[in-house]
Amino acid sequence: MIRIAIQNKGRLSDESTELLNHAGVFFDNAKRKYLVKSRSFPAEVLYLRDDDIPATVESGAAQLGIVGLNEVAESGADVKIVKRLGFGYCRLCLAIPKNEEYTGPEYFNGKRVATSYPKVLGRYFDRMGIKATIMFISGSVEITPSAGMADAIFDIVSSGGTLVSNGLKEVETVMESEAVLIANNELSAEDTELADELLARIESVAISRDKKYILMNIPTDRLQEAIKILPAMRSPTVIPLAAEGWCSLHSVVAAGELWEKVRLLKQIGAEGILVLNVDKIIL
Ligand code: PRT
Ligand code: ZN
Repeated sequence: MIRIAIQNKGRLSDESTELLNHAGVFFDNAKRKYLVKSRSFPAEVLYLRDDDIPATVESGAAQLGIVGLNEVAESGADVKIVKRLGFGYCRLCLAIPKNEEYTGPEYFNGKRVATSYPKVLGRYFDRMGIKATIMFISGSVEITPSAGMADAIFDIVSSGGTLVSNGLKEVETVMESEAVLIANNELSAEDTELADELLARIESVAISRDKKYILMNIPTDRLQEAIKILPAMRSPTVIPLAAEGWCSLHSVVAAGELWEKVRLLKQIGAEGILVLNVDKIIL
């Protein structure tokens, strides 16, 4: 049995649960429990505050965890980053009052900077040779400059709306973050096997995301051109139609390329184009 730590309630909870479900790890949504066994995979889910996940995985109390890369960096925990998961995107930025003139990182010399990420910021200032005072604040960091408590902040930004509504402007991005799958560094052979199985499933989920299954009728004499437009995983499936001179072509495309491909396919005579969602692609 493998134990996976995920955020209890917060920005990463729903997507972490969804990802595990897509990977075939189903569990009851336990409102008050903190440890829940999966009904479908030899795993249990441990609900924690995100700050506690890296250390819990480092200690081996959970073998795997899903958490923001920012939290892994701040904790300094010695864990393996197994995979970037493609959600929870954000960045850790330095921001200053919007009317201040920004001259470059040396601006921060002698300034008071409020943050919930003192270690990440301390490492950045050390790297840049900047001497500033780092003030640890556990929440509402963005209000500290207008409250006169700090000259600048170092915080998570996603849309930038919070900075704007607090009269601040972003001046340096120190780190880009997203949710990551982390693992303990000394997994047993048995746990490694379970972790690898889960990772393979997660890879499948990631590959299938944003993929569309497309099928259409195409005149047989335009087939080679159509295959150039739609390369597919190995090669597209071609099925002859009862009507002479026509065949049905099936393939998989990235959602972002769909409309451009459809335009090109119509130009070479494709008809009856059908686009379907892809649930899983197993490599
Ligand atoms: O209770 P617990 O300790 O578990 O939760 P938490 O309050 O510490 O974390 P939570 O749930 O807010 O965030 C969990 C993780 O989501 C973070 O560690 C990041 O990896 C990721 N994430 C992604 C974000 C954001 N986007 C985000 N926008 N975390 C926080 N924010 C906050 C930010 O602190 C700021 O206040 O949103 C505000 C900025 O948002 P914009 O869109 O206005 O720029
Ligand atoms: Zn937290």
